[in-house]
Amino acid sequence: AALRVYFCGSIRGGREDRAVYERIIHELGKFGTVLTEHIASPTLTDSGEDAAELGDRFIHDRDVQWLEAADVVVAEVSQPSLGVGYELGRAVAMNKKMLCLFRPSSGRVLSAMIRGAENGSSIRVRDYDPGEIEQLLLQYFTVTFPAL
Ligand code: 6K6
Repeated sequence: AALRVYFCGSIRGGREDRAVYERIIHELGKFGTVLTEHIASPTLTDSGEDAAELGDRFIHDRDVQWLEAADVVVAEVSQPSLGVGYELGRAVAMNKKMLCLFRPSSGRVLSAMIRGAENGSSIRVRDYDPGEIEQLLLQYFTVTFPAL
């Protein structure tokens, strides 16, 4: 069965990095099924039109179910997002494998609660430049899932 990948990226926290999410999701598709492909959708805005149709409880419950089903959680954490932070906390509690990607070129400083969650094995936090996405993900997935 294909690897199930849960990708996290900011929605209501701000959509400035949408194009970066799109590139990451495209690369993740080489390694498995991305359960949350909609995070790169251009029609998903921070104002919440899409949310009005589904309802916040539906979105929350569906996303937590997908998180439970995931083999690995990959998050782009440069744009601060309460939802992404919440998902990562839940993922840690579920003992999920986790890769957090942060762009120092964003000019921000990553939360200590994310940077400090790195444990050298199941939870990884990596600084990167956009040009490194392909190589970085190939390296992560071949090391983490040698059977791929
Ligand atoms: C659409 C427009 C505004 O809000 C929506 C709701 N749509 C969502 N659909 C799917 N997943 C969502 C939605 N809103 C938040 N999430 C989850 O939380 C995603 O998996 C993201 O990783 C994360 C983003 O959280 P916020 O706090 O930045 O919205």
